[in-house]
Amino acid sequence: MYGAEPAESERTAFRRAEKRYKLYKTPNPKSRKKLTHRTTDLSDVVDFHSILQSFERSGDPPPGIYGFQCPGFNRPVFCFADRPGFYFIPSALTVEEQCHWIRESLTTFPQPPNRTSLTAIYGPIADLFDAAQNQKVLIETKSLAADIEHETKNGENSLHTSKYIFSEAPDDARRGESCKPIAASVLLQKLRWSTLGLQFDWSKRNYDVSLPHNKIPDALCLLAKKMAVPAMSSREEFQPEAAIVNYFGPSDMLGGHLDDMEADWSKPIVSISLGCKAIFLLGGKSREDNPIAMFLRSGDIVLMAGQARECFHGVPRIFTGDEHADVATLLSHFSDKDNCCFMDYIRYSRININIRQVN
Ligand SMILES: O=C(O)CCC(=O)C(=O)O
Repeated sequence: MYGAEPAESERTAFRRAEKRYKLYKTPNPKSRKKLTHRTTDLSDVVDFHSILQSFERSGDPPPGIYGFQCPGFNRPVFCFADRPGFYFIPSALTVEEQCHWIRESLTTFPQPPNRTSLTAIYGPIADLFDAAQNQKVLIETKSLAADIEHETKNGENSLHTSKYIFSEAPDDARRGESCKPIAASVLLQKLRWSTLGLQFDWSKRNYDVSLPHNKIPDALCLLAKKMAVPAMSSREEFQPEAAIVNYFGPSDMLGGHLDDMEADWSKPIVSISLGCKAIFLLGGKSREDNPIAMFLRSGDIVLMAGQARECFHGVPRIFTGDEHADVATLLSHFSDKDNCCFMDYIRYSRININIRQVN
């Protein structure tokens, strides 16, 4: 699911589009040391926020795009004439809702038993965001390591036990520490994904129902069910069973891929964007098809169902920095003392929560 196939030719239309939009750093002519971002021509990138504004004024979307009418769904939805099954809901979430889901994505979602990109290396680690705010460090403890060895020998599953814990500072590190402490803030920067509900096993590229998991939080389920309506038949309700939360740092990208591990592709993936603006590429059923590039902003929701589930897609670029990130309103909501840690994170990051019905 993640990253392009290794054998993929650099010459496919999808790859060319990725290269066109990805972030390039070039030497800054004004300073010998600093790198600057190479300017990218964004004139072909579809901007549903300006489309919405002119649609509300004149009722006319641009050629190839139409407003989708869905009884009982009282917000604007746009579709591409040549990408059936893809739905774009601009500004689907209020700023308060965006702030709520950013907080949850950083504090609650990466908590065990949910697995994260760090679990395979460190085992389950709790309270990462809090530890990063409090300048804690992760240390390995020999005594716990011995416990784990004992448990494993006795046939118990050591997946639930962590031999790593957060400690106040390197000096306070417990005796028995056997490796260099790692700052929680560094680990937070390395956090790439967490999984909710049924846990996705990246090595097997499948859902592993035997892994311990909690149900997707009710509020997220409700939101996904509500937002999935345009892509569902009127007789059925979307059943959220799993979610992947992606965390993007300034130079991260998500290579072109298909999400094909769910049983019923007629059901949508509900994909929520939070934080910095990104470019999303929606290709066709072959990597040779020219992808459509569009901006995804905080609060936008995208649905991919039916034929759109067979379309390659990816995120070649996120925009950070005050000029292009489009997060000013969000930052002002996070500016009070209790929330400035979220502001510091989201100013340079993007979060995507994509919710799936697996069976
Ligand atoms: O970040 C996004 O908007 C897309 C995420 C995605 O395609 C995925 O997780 O499969």
